[in-house]
Amino acid sequence: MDPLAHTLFGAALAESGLKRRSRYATATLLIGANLPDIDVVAGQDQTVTLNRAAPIENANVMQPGRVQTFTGQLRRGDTVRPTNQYADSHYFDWVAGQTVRVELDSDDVDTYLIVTAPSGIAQHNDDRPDGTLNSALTIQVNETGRWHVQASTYGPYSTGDYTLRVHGP
Ligand SMILES: [Ca+2]
Repeated sequence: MDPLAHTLFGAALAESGLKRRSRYATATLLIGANLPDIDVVAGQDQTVTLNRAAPIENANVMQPGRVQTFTGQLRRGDTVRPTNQYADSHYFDWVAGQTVRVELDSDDVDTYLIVTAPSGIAQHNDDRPDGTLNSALTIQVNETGRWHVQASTYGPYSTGDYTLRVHGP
């Protein structure tokens, strides 16, 4: 079982001030440090604790206009991709016709983002066109079902913190 703590919370970050965003970020880091084996999902109107061992049963349902932010850490012991990079998995139930944007940022590593449709078709992004090494994909959802989002790195066995943001349809 992947021991990595990672934390999800849904918050209307786009509508929040910097001070509020900072407070959420701090809380997220504390939760992640103290509860290393579970995921925490916290929205403005919900708090759900998920067992990390059973991510398939606990995909996230995207709500229109919401931004979901996940913080996590890639480190030894994580799943390793066939090309030798650590990767964390996040799952989402999306509906055909939606457009969602997924952004993966890190101050520590050169990020690499993979979004795989229920049918297995994958889209990849290494660096988004903003001059950074961070990643982003805008997904035109063409299959209803469980999508697999992997937060990973370009370089092999790179370790560090990351932030994954998913902008709702
Ligand atoms: Ca990159």
